[in-house]
Amino acid sequence: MEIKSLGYIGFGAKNPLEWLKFGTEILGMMPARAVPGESWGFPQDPNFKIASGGKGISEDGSVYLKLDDYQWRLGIHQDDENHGILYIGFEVDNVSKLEEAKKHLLENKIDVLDGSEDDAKARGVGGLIKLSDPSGNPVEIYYEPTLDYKFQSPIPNQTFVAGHLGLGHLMILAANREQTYDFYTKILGFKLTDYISFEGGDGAWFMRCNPRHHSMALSKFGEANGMHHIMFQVDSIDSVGKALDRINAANIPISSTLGKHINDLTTSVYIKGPNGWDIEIGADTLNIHDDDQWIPKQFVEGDIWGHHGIMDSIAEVSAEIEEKADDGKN
Ligand code: BPY
Ligand code: FE2
Repeated sequence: MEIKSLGYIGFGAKNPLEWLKFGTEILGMMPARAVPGESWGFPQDPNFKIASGGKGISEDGSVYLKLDDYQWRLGIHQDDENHGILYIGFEVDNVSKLEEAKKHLLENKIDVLDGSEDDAKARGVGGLIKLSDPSGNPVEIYYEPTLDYKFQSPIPNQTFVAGHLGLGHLMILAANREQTYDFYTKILGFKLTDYISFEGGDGAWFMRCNPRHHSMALSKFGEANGMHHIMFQVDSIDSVGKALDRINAANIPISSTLGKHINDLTTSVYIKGPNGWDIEIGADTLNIHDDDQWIPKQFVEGDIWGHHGIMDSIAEVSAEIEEKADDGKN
């Protein structure tokens, strides 16, 4: 099965408008010009006004953020309970690849639902199927995203490294890390890039589906299942530094200092996002172009320098999830 990229993700949030402010003012994202499902009008019609008016807010109060040519990459939906993942969208090439994926999943005894036309409209895609990973994260596989080629960051000169590499990466806490790892690698077809073993025990596993060093990472920490962080890659170290200036000016808590990872060579900082889990902002991430020659490695330490506080952040985020774990999700 050939997943091409991590295409979109949906989160629940107490107040999606908080994400709109955070996403635009701190991260430098842009409200979606049109929210998925609404009309773009006719090409070249100067009188057509998109109903949501480029505010990125849909009728039900959901917020859609854009960070590259894709119509949207993040969907934030009002939810009093679940402030974690509502859906993870993985992209495949076309409808035949989607049908192949469905057949492959069913052969591997994974329950799959066909997305309806309304479901596809709600994501702005050609079609999708729905399933769950073994940690209970809702997964969607889709084809034909909507692109508008009109990203312009509210932060001067900032761009995100996304496009065919996908929106960035997710690191998920998975109590049944091995089973979840098997699902992503053996069934969805991700490749292990490398892993970092904490104190010789469990650690973090980094998996790729395109040249981006990892689009998905899994970590086991106690019994927590849910988000640890989402990473967005910006164009340069200067853009990371400027983000850090905005973070400090807005008094946003930093959960890990600036540092450089030993495996993907990313220079990044982790901050507490509006939902309580972390957001990593980084640059200079390694792309793997010699896929056939690449050999997965194990590392025994995480960083070349910096990233102080990252282990405390994992402990805190997972403790919060475990506290809230009536349904096992954050
Ligand atoms: C390591 C981490 C990471 C990344 C690359 C390498 C990591 C994060 C948390 C705890 C341990 C490692 O992108 O996020
Ligand atoms: Fe990361």
